[in-house]
Amino acid sequence: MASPIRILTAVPICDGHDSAINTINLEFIRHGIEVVYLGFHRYAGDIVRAAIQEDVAAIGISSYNGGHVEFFAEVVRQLKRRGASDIAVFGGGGGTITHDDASLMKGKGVDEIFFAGTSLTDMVDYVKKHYGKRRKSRAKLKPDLLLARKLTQLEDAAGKRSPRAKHQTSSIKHRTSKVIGITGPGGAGKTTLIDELVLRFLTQDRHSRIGILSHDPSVIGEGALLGDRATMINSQDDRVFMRSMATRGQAGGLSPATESCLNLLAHSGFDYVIIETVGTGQEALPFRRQLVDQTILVMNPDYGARLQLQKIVMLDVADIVVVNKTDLERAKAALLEIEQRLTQNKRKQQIVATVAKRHRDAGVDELYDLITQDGAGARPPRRERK
Ligand code: B12
Repeated sequence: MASPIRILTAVPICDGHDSAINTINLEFIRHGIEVVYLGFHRYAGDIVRAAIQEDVAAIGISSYNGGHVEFFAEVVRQLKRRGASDIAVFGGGGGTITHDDASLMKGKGVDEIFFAGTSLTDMVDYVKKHYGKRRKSRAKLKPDLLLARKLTQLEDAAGKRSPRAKHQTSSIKHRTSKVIGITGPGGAGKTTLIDELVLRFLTQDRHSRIGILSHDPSVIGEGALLGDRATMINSQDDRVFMRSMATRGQAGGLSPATESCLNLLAHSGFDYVIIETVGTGQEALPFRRQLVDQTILVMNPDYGARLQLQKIVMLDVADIVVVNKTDLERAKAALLEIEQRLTQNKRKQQIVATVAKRHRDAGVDELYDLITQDGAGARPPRRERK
């Protein structure tokens, strides 16, 4: 089966007009395209870094702030400077980009500009026609470009069930990063929590590098909206390598290529690798034995009646249970009920109360300490802090 086309979309800095791109994203995924959505108010550098890490074929920019000529050109310039000029740039911005501007932009390396009145079908057809071919390998690959391209090859191989994918799964034991698995139901705040943890990793140890494998579900027809980056602010950093993966038909919260991609990342010099599953259900056990070094279940206090807790199987195996959104009314009762549920397991499971959306949240600090002070995993000795 051919791998889906991957593109990245974003809205530039000082621009909150996201309704056009939200509609266009949905049309793309309905037609089998995987869209990594970076969100609005994004710097050119963040867009280019994300496009390289995600190994997309093209960047689609929706721009209404009036700065399109300079902004699109800056994206093209940075792609070239970082050795990724094979990533195409296209976009639109109905009432603001004129035909004269579009000619200027094309002269500066932009592929195509779509004007007011263009149908969604025309845009989908354009993407399929121009960005559907697998690109040749780049001549001189910088480390992030190389890693990103290898991850694509592993995803492609897993889709075709080729021996290459199996070969890559053999080395779980010798990895050099500590691997943290984060799971939980949709809407519990996993992505926001990860972004806050990343902030702590980056500020507490000025040398650490973090890898993130983030999963979102594929929809029927194989497209996917890979939207976790849109929630992430702190993770837009050169010391963070993030890859968004679609489940590509696999149930259970991960993708057919997760294991091989994880092993590659865990051998690539990152101090920590974080895997985030898709939002999971009661029966989910996404991390098989030894896939991760530490398992964190993130819950929302609004899980319903106490009886529901007996049905959540991850509560039996998680090393740490995070009850997020503890600013909600029901949080006190939830913490009590979950604590009692964990006591039945007679294991040394930790429970942490967080409000991840709040900066400098004491609960997230506690979780960070539990992760970094735990002896489990292949985490290298902490380097001297400056
Ligand atoms: C809706 C809208 C809003 C909404 C935005 C809601 C949202 N979340 O997006 C609201 C009311 C919040 C808003 C606010 C503002 N807006 Co306003 N807004 C518009 C409006 C009316 C429509 C834009 C739109 O979404 N069109 C729908 C899309 C689907 O159609 P389209 O734009 O024609 O795009 C076509 C193609 O270009 C293509 N396309 C677009 N993007 C992309 C991307 C890709 C990848 C591809 C392939 C194709 C593509 O798709 C469409 C195909 O038909 C425009 C006026 C206009 N006619 O453009 C003003 C406009 C963009 N806004 C404007 C302004 C000034 C503002 C404010 C600054 C007003 C203020 N003083 O507060 C704020 C800024 C908000 C912010 N945070 O950035 C100005 C911008 C002027 C400029 N840049 O010089 C405009 C042009 C209105 C005007 N004539 O003055 N706005």
